[in-house]
Amino acid sequence: MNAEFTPDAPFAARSVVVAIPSPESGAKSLTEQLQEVTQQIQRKMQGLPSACVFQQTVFLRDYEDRAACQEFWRQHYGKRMPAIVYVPQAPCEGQALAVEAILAANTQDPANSVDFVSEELVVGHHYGITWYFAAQQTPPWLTEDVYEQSVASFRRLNTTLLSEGVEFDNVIRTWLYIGNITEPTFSKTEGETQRYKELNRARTDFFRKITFFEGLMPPSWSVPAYPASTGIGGNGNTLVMSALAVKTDSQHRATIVPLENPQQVSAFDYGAEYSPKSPKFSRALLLASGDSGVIFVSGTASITNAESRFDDEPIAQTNQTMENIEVLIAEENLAAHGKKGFGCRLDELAAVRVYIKRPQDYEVIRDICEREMPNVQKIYTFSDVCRPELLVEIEGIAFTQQRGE
Ligand code: 3EB
Repeated sequence: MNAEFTPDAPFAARSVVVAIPSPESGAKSLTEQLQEVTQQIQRKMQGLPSACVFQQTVFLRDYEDRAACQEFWRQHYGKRMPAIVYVPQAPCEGQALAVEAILAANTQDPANSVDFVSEELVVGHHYGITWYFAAQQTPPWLTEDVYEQSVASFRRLNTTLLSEGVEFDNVIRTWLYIGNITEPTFSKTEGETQRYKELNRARTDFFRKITFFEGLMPPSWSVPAYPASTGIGGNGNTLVMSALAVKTDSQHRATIVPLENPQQVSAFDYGAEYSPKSPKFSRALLLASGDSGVIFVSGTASITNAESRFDDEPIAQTNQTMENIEVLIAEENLAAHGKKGFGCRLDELAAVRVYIKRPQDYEVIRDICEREMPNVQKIYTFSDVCRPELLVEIEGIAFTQQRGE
């Protein structure tokens, strides 16, 4: 058993591992903390000799540490360097970093292997599905203009993916980290506006010519389809984008089902008062192959219909956020999207990232999350959310097995 990391299902819950230095290690050197998380990841990979780290996301207290981290991991991984995303957000217990790693099978068989194309792009082959992760795409030139920065970053993502022959229509999940997200900015065409609104305008323009997931969704699909996404803050004035794309061969025919939340207006239908060009993303996205599936849950906050709920109430906001996720991934909602049996419960998520705006709310938010999701791996970081009144946002990933009647 477990001699190979070739689980009989194309998606396996153990494919994601979280590693965080113990809170007492927060005062230790960066190198010691890097060693500690690396050991944690290795321990979690024991018994999986064919597994490798495919991609990892690193939340950094000091964004300037990223060069030292990259050098450490170059030494550690050698020719098997995963695509690494560095996020300028501090882990809530004061550690220098926190890591979420995605594992993949890497065997002699090319059908079950990983190509480490470059430090910003990895390609994984698994059960007829090819996974592409493009990491850490920053604006390729210096400009103060948020719209221009954002379009340039999307274009760079596109070019990186195209280098391996995958089109942007195959992107199923994006992560957009933008510093000072709620701050004002000036645009030549829009005048006085806001950084997040400019990001949305750029995304809308960039997505205009793209038809996502053509031929991969259920045949009668009639609503717009967009990737699942997280669009959230970060320290400094940074803009960092990453994306996951998939291709599927005709034999294994995976399907993609964007999921919306019955309790929320779709983000792409938000009114102009939130952002003149609405945020084009799906609340979640199911990738299914045979009877196994993976659900990517977008950043989710205390919003019902289109309105923020529970101003200044971190506990109520956290409960509302978790309820939103619960309803989104519930069997009833999956069945309503034509995917009977693929739903799951909140505590069946494999991992979540909990983004917290104010340090004083961390403990109460953590206590609720630990109580409601005891079995879920979690990372807590400090970050601004896209609307000033939102105090918490949660994203996650679930691996599901279709259940019978
Ligand atoms: C919301 O529900 C909260 O702009 O890509 C969540 C997930 C949010 C993704 C994005 C924004 C984005 O509107 C904000």
